[in-house]
Amino acid sequence: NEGKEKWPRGEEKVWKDGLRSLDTGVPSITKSIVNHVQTSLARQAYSLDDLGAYQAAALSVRDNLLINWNDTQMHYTRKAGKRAYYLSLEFLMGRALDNALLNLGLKDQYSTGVEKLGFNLEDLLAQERDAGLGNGGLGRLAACYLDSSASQDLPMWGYGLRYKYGIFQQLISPDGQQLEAPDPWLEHSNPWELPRLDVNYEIRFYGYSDRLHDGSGRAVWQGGQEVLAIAYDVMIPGCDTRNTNNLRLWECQPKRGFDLNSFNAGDYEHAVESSNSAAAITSVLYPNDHTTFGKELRLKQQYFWTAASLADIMRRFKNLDKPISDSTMHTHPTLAIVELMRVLVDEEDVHWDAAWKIVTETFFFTNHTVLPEALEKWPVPLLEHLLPRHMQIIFDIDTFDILVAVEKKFPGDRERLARMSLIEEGVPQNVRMAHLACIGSRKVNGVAELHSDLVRTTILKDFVDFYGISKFGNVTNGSKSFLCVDRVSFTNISVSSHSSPMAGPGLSQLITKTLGIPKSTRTSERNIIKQSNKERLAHYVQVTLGLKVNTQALFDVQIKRLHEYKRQTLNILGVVHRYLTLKAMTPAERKKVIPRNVFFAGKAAPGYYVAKLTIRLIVNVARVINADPDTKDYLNLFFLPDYSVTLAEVLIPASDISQHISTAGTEASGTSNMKFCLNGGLLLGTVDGANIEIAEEVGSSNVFFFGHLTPAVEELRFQHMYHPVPVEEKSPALAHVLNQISSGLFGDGGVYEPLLNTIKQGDYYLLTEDFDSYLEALSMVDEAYSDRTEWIKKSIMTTAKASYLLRTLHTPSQNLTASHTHTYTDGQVQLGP
Ligand code: B1N
Repeated sequence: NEGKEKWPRGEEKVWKDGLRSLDTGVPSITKSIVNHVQTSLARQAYSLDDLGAYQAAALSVRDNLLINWNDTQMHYTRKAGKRAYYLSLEFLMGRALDNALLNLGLKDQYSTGVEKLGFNLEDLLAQERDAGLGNGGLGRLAACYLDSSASQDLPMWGYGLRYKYGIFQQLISPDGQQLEAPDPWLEHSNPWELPRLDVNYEIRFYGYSDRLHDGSGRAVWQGGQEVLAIAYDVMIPGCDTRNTNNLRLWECQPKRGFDLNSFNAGDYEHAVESSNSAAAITSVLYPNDHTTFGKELRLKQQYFWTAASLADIMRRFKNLDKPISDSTMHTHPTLAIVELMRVLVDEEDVHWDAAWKIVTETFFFTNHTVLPEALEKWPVPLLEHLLPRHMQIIFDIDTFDILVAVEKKFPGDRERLARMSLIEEGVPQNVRMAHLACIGSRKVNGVAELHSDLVRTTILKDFVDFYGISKFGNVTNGSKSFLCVDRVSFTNISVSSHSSPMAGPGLSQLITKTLGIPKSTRTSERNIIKQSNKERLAHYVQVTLGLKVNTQALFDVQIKRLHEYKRQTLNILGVVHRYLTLKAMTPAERKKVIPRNVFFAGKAAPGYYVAKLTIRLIVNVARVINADPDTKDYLNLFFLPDYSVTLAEVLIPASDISQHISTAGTEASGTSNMKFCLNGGLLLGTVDGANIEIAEEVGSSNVFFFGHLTPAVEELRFQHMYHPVPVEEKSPALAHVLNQISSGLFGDGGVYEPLLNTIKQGDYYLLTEDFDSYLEALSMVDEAYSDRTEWIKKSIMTTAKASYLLRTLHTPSQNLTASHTHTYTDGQVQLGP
C-alpha cells in the first residue's frame, strides 16, 4: 500500500464510499467502542471488565491512528522526499493510549464516551502495560525523537527490535534486595502494533565468505544459518497534526518452521532447535546500560536488526529511484556501516570507493557516553565466526580507509596508527566500534556541550586531528532544540487543567496564558497544580507501599538507573547525615527544620552487585528512619519499586527539587533534568551534562550546583589511587556516616562493606571529595525553600524559561508540513529554512 499513483482496481467511488473517516464525536466514538467489544473481542456488555473496555477503546483509537498513518505514509511516498531513519536498539515508549488521545485531541470525547458506557477513562488507561523496550535515557530519548518528529511533520521512521520481554520488572525482597521478574508485556494482545507478515527479509549468520579476486573487492557469502526478520509497525501520532509516523520493530523467526529432514528422521528435538535459536534473537532486551559483555546473542541482535532495517530502506529507495536517506545512530547500529558496504559492493556491484563515499555521506553518529566500560568492542574471532564477510570488510576499511590515509598525513607515527586502527591489539584482538562509527559517518556529535567537548578531546581526539574539528559537533538533547519533548514535560503544568494532564491546547498557549495572567493568580495557580501533583504521588505511595506521605513537606526526587557514576550512594549517605543530625537535635530545634520527603526509584542491572547493594541500603535506611518517632515528622524516605515511564509521569510533576549528581564529566547529558524544570522542579546537581546548559537557560540562581569540576577529576582520581587520604581527614561528616552504617544502625553493617569500600578505597567516583559541598548545597535548598514566596517565583521562572525555546517550536510559522524543505544536520532532524 505504499504509493500507488493510479487507482489500482475496481471502481474508485465504491472504494471511496467504503473508506472510514475519523471518529471525533462522542456518538461515533461510543459506537466504535461497542463495535469492537462485539466483533474484535467477541465479548458482551455483561461480562466486560476494565481490561476489556481498555482493549475496545484502544482498538477504536487505533482505527483513527491507522487512517492518519495510511494518509501520512501515502503522502511521504508520493512526495518521494528525503527521509530520516532513527536506528536504536531501545525505544522506551511507555503507554500509548493516553498519548494517542492527547495528540489526537480526543481525550475529553473518549472520557465522556467511556463514561456513557459505564467506565472511567483513567481506570482504563491504567490497564495498559508500559512498552518498556529500553533501559533508561537513551531509550527514552529515542521515543521522544519519534514523538517530536511526528509532531513536526518530519518524515522520520524508527527501526528497532520487537523484544518479547522488555526491561525486567523490579521487585524488592523483604530484606531490601532487588529481584528481577520477566516482563511479558505482549501477554494480552497488543493493539498498538500491526504485524506485517508480508514485509520480511532473510538474514544470514555464520557460513563462509569467498573473495572473488577479480580486483573488484567483492566476495560471496554463503552457507551458515538463515533466519527471517518480520516487520511489526507501531503508529506514532504527532501532536496537533494528522501526521503519523512509524516505528518498525523486527521479530526474528526461523526461516522454516522446522527442519523437515530431521523431523522425518524422527529427530524432533533437532528439528525444533533452529526454531528455538531464531526466536532467541528477539526474545529479550539486554538489561545493562553502560556495559558491554561481548555476548554472541547481543551481536546477533545488532546484525539482525541493522541488516533487516537496511534491506527495508534499500527496497523503499529502489522503488522510488530517489537519493538515499540519512540515518542517525549510537554505536549499537555501527554494523549498518559495514552491512551497507557489503550490500553495495557484493550485491549491487558498486565500486569500493564509490560505496565508501555513499556510506560516509549517509550515516550520522551520535555518541551517548564516554565511560570506558560502555565503549563497544567486539572480539575479532567472534565477528569472524558469526559474520565472516563483515570481518573482511572491516579489515579492508582499516587498511585502505584509515591506516593508509593516516600514514600519509602523519608519516611514520606508528603509535598514532595503533591508536586509530579499528583493531585493538591483544589476545584476542578487538574491533573498536566507536572508531568505526566515527570514520563511517558524515558527522559525529555528543549530547551536551561538555560531553561533546569530551568526545573531541578524549575518545576521538586523534580523529579530530585527522579530519579537522568541523566533523565533530554538538546536539544537546532537548534543551537547545527542544526536539526531545517528552509528554512528561507536558504533564500538569497547564494552568487550565489542574490535576489531569494537558488536554487539547498546545503548551505554547498555556505558557502564554500563564504569563498573561496577573502575578498573584499565577502564583496561587502554580501552587494548586504542584500541590495536587504531590497528592497524586502520595496516593500512589499509599496504594503501592502502604505508607502515608506528608504532602506539606519538600519533595526531593532522584529517579534514574542505579549506577555508581550517578552517585545514588552520595544521596543516601546525605540522607543518613540528615537523620543523624536530626537525632542529635532537641525537639525545639527540630521544629525549625523543613520537613523533607526523599524519593528514590530506579533499576540496577541484574549483575551489578554494588548498585544492588545501594538499593538494599536505601530500603533499609528507609525502614529505620520512617519508623523513628523522633524524626519521622521531619524526614521520610521512599524507594518506589519498578521505575518506568508511567511512574516518571507521576513523580516528575510532583518534585520540588530533583538530584542530578553524577561525578563531573560522567553523565553525557541527562534528559529528566529538563523535564523536572519544565514542571517547575528545581535542580540540585553537579556541573555536568546538560545541567550546565539548563542553568544558562533558567538562570544559575535557580539551580543548586556543587562539587568538583570536570578538569579536576583526573588529578583527584590519581591522588586517590596513589596518595590516599583517610576519609576521616577528607570529610569527618562522611566518616561518621560510614561508621554508623558499619556499626549496624540499619541492620547488619557487614552487608554494606563492599559498597562502603568503594568509597574508602580508590573512591573512583569521588564521593569523599564532593560530600561536604553536597551537604552545603542541601542546606541552601532548605534555606531557599523556607522562603516559600521566593521559591515559587524560582519555580515559575524555571518552567517559563525552560519552556521558552519549546514555545518557538509550536508557533504556526514554524509548524511546517511535510511538503516543506527539510535539512538534516548534525545527526538530528532539523527544520529547513
Ligand atoms: O544517554 C542519554 C543521556 O542523556 C545520558 O546522559 C546517557 O547516560 C545515556 C549502552 C547506554 N549513554 N549510553 C547509554 C545505554 C545502553 C547501552 O547498552 C550505553 N545510555 C546513555 C541520552 O543521550
